[in-house]
Amino acid sequence: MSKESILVIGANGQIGSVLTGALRKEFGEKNVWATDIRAANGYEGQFELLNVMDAKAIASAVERHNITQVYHLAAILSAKGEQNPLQTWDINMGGLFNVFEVAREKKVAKVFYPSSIAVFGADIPRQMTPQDAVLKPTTVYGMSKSAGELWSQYYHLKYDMDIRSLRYPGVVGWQSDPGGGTTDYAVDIYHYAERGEDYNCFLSENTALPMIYMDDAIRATLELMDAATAKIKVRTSYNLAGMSFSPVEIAASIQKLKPGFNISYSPDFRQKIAESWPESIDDSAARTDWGWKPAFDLKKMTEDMLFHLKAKYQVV
Ligand code: AKB
Repeated sequence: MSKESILVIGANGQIGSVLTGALRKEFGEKNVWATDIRAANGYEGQFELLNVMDAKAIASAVERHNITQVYHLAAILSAKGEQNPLQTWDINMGGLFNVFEVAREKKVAKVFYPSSIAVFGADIPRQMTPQDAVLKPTTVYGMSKSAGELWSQYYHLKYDMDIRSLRYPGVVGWQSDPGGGTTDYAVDIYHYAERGEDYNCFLSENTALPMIYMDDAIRATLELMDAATAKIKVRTSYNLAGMSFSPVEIAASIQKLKPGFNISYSPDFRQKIAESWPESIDDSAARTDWGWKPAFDLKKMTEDMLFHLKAKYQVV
């Protein structure tokens, strides 16, 4: 029997919904509490409504379930965040402080805090962006994640808390929909292709970005959280890489399996965000410290995405 009791905040989001299942597999159904501000349709398993802005409600959940690990996944992402910058800052930072403060007071053993490639901005080498590149984000989401990384390190140094973090690239998966990000096109495109529809991309054809397949993103999260404490040398957030591609490259990989698929390009405000981010990421610190190694490249991801989406659309 696992001694862990886990609270997932933002469990209905793109990563949270898949991560919750993986945590249940590892720690047992009864030891993982999924929470979100909204209930999901047809949700199976232990679930509670929880608003990350309500510190008392977080404290109550932590107390009632004797929580030992918190995964704090609730945030407003890059593209949506630009529509209401001050509200995005309030939610992303307010949520973080509520989680960190409750975890400190209730002596939660481990906290996972997701960061993002959005922490990077001007004045970086955009190819193989290093772990210690300067952080000058230009979106409010990136600013909140970069501040959040420093607060993670601060709580670790000042209160000896075990907070661990990854800078996720764009996450691509068939299980769940992304919401409000600049990398969302890389999920949407597969749905269009599988439905036999053309896709109009909101980024221009050669805009390369770092991406990762959901299976790899989940495995990286579990491996980071399971790693021995002595191996965690970066207490801000680890660069994490899976693959890197542009819209024209992902379209070409889809066309190998679906020759009739067409893509067109109408870049919008998200183009500027994408241009401020790295094209590829150097994740050698994660590889050296806790043995990270991605398993999926673009070809393998496309095959797996289309295989699963075919089954999904057949059921619907
Ligand atoms: C976004 O596009 O905002 C996110 C991210 C890279 O953090 N997917």
